[in-house]
Amino acid sequence: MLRLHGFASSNYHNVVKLVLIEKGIAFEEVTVYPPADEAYTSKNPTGKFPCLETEDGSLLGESKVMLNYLEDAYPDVRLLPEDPLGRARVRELMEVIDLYLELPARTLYPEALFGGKVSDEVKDAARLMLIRGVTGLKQRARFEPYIAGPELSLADFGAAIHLPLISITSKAIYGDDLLATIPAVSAHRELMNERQSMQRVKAERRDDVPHFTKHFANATRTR
Ligand SMILES: N[C@@H](CCC(=O)N[C@@H](CS)C(=O)NCC(=O)O)C(=O)O
Repeated sequence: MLRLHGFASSNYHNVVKLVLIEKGIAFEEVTVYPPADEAYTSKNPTGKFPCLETEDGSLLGESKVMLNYLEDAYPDVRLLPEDPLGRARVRELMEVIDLYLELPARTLYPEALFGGKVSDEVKDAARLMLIRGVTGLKQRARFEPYIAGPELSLADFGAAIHLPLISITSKAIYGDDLLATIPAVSAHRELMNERQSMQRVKAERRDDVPHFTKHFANATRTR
């Protein structure tokens, strides 16, 4: 059986988990929290969460690599179009969301989510990147009703998990939600929230938050 190593309040973990559920793949979650210890970096050398263990015990890092692997290895439920350009469009959206929205927002999480402080320099740099991401999404996302067109795709799961976090972070740091300039984002959020997979992932995230928070507080104290 496949094993997903990571934790249920992690956004990248949850994107992979959603795709496992949607494809009906049997998997086990192995809960492990950051910071990565030696046991974890022996599985995923970057120390990033999650890590996917395949049926033959091979280990994969990087969530988008995992999604593409799942699509190749378990094609019964298809989450990428058949044609090369359609596949590229889905992957382009996934990159825009990760590189120009989630990654810059991540530099703001210490203040937006964890009660810390980030400098004005970091906030200004993140804002410039977030604006690139919003512009990319505005021009490339189709919302017909799914993000890449009429068919559900891998990119919908990254959007469903990451975009709400980016809205919360943007409001907390800049006082306005940069994603609000794309009105279709909220309809897409509602559409995705109707899925059973999303409801399960959100419920399990809620249950994990106190454990993650406790672990995070202890890890920060002993650093
Ligand atoms: N590019 C990585 C990003 C994963 C990532 O940033 N995961 C966070 C948890 S949501 C993490 O590992 N945080 C701990 C750390 O950075 O040390 C992926 O797509 O898997």
